[in-house]
Amino acid sequence: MANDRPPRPEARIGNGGELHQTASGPDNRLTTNHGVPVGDNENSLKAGPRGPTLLEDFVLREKIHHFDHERIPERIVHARGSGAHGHFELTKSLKHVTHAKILTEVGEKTEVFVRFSTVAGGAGSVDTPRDVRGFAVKFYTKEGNWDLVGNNIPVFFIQDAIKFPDLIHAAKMEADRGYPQAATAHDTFWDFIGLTPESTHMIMWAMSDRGLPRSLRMMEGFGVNTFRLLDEKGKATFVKFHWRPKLGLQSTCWDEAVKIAGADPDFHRRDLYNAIDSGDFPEWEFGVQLLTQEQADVLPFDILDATKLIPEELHPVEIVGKMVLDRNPDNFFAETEQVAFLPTNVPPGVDFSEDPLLQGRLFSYLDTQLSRLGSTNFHQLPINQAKGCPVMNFQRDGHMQHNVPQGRANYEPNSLAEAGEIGGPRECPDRGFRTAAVPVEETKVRIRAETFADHYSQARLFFRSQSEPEQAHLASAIVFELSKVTFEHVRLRVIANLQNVDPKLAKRVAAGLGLDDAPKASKPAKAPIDMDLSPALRIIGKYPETLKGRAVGVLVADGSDGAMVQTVTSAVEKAGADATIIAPKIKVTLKDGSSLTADAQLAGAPSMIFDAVALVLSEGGCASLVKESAALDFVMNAFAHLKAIGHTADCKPLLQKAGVEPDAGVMELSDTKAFLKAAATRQWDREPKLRLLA
Ligand code: HDE
Repeated sequence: MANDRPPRPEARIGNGGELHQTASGPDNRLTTNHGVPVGDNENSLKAGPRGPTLLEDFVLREKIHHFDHERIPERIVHARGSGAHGHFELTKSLKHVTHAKILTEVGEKTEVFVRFSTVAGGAGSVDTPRDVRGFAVKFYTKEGNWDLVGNNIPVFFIQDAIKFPDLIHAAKMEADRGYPQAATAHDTFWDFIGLTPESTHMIMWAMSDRGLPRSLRMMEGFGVNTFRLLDEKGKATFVKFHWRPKLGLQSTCWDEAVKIAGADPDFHRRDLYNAIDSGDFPEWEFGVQLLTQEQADVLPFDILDATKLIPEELHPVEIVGKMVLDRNPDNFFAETEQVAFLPTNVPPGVDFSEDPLLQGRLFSYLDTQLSRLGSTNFHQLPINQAKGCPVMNFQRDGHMQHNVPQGRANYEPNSLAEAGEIGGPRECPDRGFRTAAVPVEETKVRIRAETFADHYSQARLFFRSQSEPEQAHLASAIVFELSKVTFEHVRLRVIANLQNVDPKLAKRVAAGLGLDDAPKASKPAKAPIDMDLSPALRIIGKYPETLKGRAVGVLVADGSDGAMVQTVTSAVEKAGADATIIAPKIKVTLKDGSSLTADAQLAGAPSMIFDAVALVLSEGGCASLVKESAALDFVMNAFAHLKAIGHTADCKPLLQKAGVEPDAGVMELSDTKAFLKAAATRQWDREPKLRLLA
């Protein structure tokens, strides 16, 4: 036995004495939570070798007690998330509009922690359902933490915080049956949506391919709510915050997302972790849209309405910084799970707007931490601590207090410093947080402003700005979701609302559901207007095509040409992508008799988890794989998911059996360049030939 415990014959019972441990020394002694060295971590204290366990065994009781309480309540929304550390760097000063140091000190690096999430599913749900994604950034600034708690979609479902519990109840699994998990394709969600026309714009986004991101590294991010920036003199400017992924925007196909959920439920989490682990650090540009009060006043919608965006073509996004994620968490629970984001965390120079959704959020996030983290001292957890500056005040005590404040003065004002005591911190009117001096003199009312009444113009703007394939995906997604709705009146109400977005969309959805006619348009609170189209709202064509950060699966078998495997994998890696060699068995004998160890076995690496596939097979290898359904699925799915398929000449029987028809995305690997080019995008032209879209 490789440890130096005193001999305890009974300790060996049940483990054969084979404890592969190194010896303990003064620095690595296993202890209880109170520091008592533990002599035996294998056996509980019993009355005799076969007797009952004794209550006296504090080592056992402490260990089990702690384990029993390891879980904390999951977030009521955004429970499933993945986090990473990194830094933010300002590239252009916003000094003309704010005095916040993080937005004025060019070149200064600020530590950040980011958590991406889905909204509806529980903490253990899969990564790829159709859903909005959270994009929450905690900047540890010199002037306190700034939490920009945004989403990957720039607008929201509702205008007033009072509707949030209703929205979330309707979206999450149904109250009586406890399903569906992480899915909006059910009665209660669409019932709420149909009765809430203000949600129509966000529905367009959520049903678009933005609801199916390929990777957390390939998503845009938005602050959603309108904020204010304040300059030294207190002058306010409205601001919308944007994140732009360096790797571009990319999504999966619906069928692909569903299959990934089975193949790899942790697809996004693994992708983010692996990218950072291998030094391929994801990066985003940080941008702002700035508007004066006068500019806001002439918009055809209200800047305080979170169901509206500001088209970039009207007010460009100015890039002022960048964020790089370069370190994985050391511990998922301590960091990703315990991180607490609060939209109220803003540094001096950033301020809120009167957006009624934001105003509700200002209450909610602080409140929820108490039930989730169990203590008002949650800010003392390492991941939540302000790192860029000291924290000093007279707040004291409370559950799980970690600090040991000194001195008698736990109140302010005090004059004890003069008596040689510690007097403590003082307020700082010059650098402290100030609120924009927005005049407020009004009658108390429960009313939705008239300026919030237009629910359809921007939904129309979004739909009509999409490319043809994206419009087809959006219409098909609504058909899919409404097909899962069991109440006819719910379906019809949604389509009646869609009539106000675009009668053609309503017709496509109705036809997709097998209805002869779409119902008449519902009566909008305000007639929609036609806005100038905004190509910036598309995914297809918005960013340059690239293979960077993507993944290519290279299928090999016995008899494969090693030189071709080498050519393809190194070309893929040179293009900045990951090449994974997949084989029916982990060990493969190549054409020249040498042996190759594959990265993955075929059954565990279906083509859904890659962006393109290369089939490097010999005649014999192909003949054996034609009889292997996993290989046929591999090829069939790659084709159906519009991926480039590069292949050796001997692969024809496999391609044929999998139903692959020649097109611009199917080519012999001898033209590696053409393969790499096709692999950097999806074969949109292929789609109408193999899928009945709405
Ligand atoms: Fe949240 N939201 N939210 N939300 N939200 C939470 O706070 C809430 C809204 C967003 O990774 C909760 O700590 C209300 C908009 C993200 O930890 C909770 C309203 C946007 C995350 C809460 C909204 C968001 C949350 C649950 C309407 C995009 C995950 C756990 C007034 C701008 C943060 C928690 C993380 C989390 C309340 C609307 C984004 C319950 C009341 C709009 C990314 O406090």
